Amino acid sequence: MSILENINSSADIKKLSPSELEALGEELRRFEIESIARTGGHLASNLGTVELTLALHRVYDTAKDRILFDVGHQCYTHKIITGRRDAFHTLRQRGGISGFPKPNEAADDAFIAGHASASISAAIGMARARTLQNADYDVVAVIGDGALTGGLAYEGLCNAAASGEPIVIILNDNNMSISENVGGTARLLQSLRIKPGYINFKKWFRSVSTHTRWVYDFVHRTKERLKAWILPSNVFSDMGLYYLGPVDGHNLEQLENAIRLARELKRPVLLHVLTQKGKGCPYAEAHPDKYHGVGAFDPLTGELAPAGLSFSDRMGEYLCRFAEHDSRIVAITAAMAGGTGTECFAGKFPDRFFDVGIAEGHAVTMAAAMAKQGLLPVFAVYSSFLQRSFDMLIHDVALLKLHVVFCVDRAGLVGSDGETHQGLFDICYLGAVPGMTVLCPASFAELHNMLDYALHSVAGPVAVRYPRGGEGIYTDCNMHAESIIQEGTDLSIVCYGTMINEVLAAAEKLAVQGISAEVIKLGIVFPNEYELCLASLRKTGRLLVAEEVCAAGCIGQRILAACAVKDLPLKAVKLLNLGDGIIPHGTVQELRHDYGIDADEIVRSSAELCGRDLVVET
Ligand SMILES: Cc1ncc(C[n+]2csc(CCOP(=O)(O)OP(=O)(O)O)c2C)c(N)n1
Repeated sequence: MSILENINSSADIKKLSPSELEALGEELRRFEIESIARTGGHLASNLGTVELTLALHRVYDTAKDRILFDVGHQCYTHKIITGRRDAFHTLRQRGGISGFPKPNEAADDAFIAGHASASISAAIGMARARTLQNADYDVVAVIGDGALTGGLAYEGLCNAAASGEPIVIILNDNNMSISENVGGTARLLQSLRIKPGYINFKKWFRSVSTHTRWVYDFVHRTKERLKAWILPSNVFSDMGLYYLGPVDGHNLEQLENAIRLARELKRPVLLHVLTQKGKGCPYAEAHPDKYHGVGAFDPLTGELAPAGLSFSDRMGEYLCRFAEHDSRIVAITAAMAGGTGTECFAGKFPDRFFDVGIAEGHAVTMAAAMAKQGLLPVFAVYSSFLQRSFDMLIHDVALLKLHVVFCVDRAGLVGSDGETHQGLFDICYLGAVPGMTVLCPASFAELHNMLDYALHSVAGPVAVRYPRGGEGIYTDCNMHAESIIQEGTDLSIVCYGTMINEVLAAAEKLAVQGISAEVIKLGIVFPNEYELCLASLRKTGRLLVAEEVCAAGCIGQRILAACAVKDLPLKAVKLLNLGDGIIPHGTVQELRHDYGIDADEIVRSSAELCGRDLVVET
């Protein structure tokens, strides 16, 4: 019988002998590889943290103690051993368990996660709540060296050190972000990694000195002096954190001892743990970047299911073409070169490519300054991560009307990563940035021409927004702010981006039902007076706007406002969008269906707007 079968809580982990614990680690690895091979998910990061997670559950009890996994993509072992083993085959599937920590999925998940560098702030918040409420639980943040490149992590570290609150910050250092980690943080950790093991020395000191108080005090003072003498100071201890490590993150005994010691110190401690991304799986160890986040694959060979050509790939390719003829163009990524398709730019123009780490706010301000000095910066970034930079968009880019190009990737539903990663707010927040032009290509051909337009014909800030994945049946190129894709008389259906595919499919079905829809596609959503839409509405009097964004600030609202300003009466209106924008995981198609923005819902709503019953096909 397997050991894993009987593990459902931290308490179960504590009952295991050291050899059983080792065996459980191996079992978990096999289980995770086989399961992720079917569902897709974050493979390499989870394989690297199996022992760390077991050691944490050895020391803490997540029924009461709060473990905050930064980003949360490495929480699979935690989920499996806290009652979600049998549901693990539903990971990232519609209705199944999430790939990130979710307090509403299980009480063992302390906090929401998905965006990097937030765990220390959350930990200090919980520690302060504990103090004020006189409660008794431990708080631990687990943060990777990649996530430590984010500015928010430093705000957390500084505040944690100043607070004096007992919290343990575990730095899971695998020398990798998604790609190789970059910048000063990477260099700092490199120097700490080669320091001799300090933990054993500390453990020995503690064991000989805890018997008598005065001996302890004397030894503690001497130890602090010795520590200062033996160890070069590091940025963490200089900040006021108690630095421990580095510890072998795959040695269960060492890990457990170090975590216990960190906990006993009852102050803000940073425990530096060295792990290997992809540990125990040859192909993931060899290519941790490729196996960071994967779709389905062959668990024996690691061969990944083929993926079609995406908007990201195309964007990278087109940008390289434009950059060959324009030496002002520079490309920026915040640790997402692979995901945003800018790796090819990095290869071709290494001097003009900047990976700033997980630092979206910094990237935007840096881009603004580059533009101010005459460069043409292009920041390729996922829609949900650009949320981090809202202030910089207004303060650093918009106030000076600087020409920065934002390639806003993963705009719209992203699918299996779920609510933290859906790109549903950018139309709302980009629409609030003064002077921002927002272009929405619906095909690769439009992406090419709109990127060209953004680079060479727009003066101020400009965003080109496109979805995850590739183009659909619509492959035309309509570059206008508004284009009539199909003429009609009964109602006007407005959309932009790849939603055109749902709308055209719906228009075809509506025609069969004898409903004539005029289809208008917006190429530029801001600035736009929506004059063609208004002209169409004067004819049809009925408006349906289908959008893959949250309701607040959506284009439907803008068109309605334009109708009100122009005193244009409407007979019927339907705005199809994603409401408050909190949409869980599932495939994009499932989610479009569940949340009522797919072709079938457009058909149903259109018929309703026209006061017509749908004839059911037999
Ligand atoms: C704000 C933000 N930007 C980008 C990402 C995408 N992202 C997810 S994991 C990751 C790398 C994290 O590296 P690290 O913390 O070292 O964890 P590892 O996967 O190496 O264990 C990145 C860039 C994110 N989740 N949040």
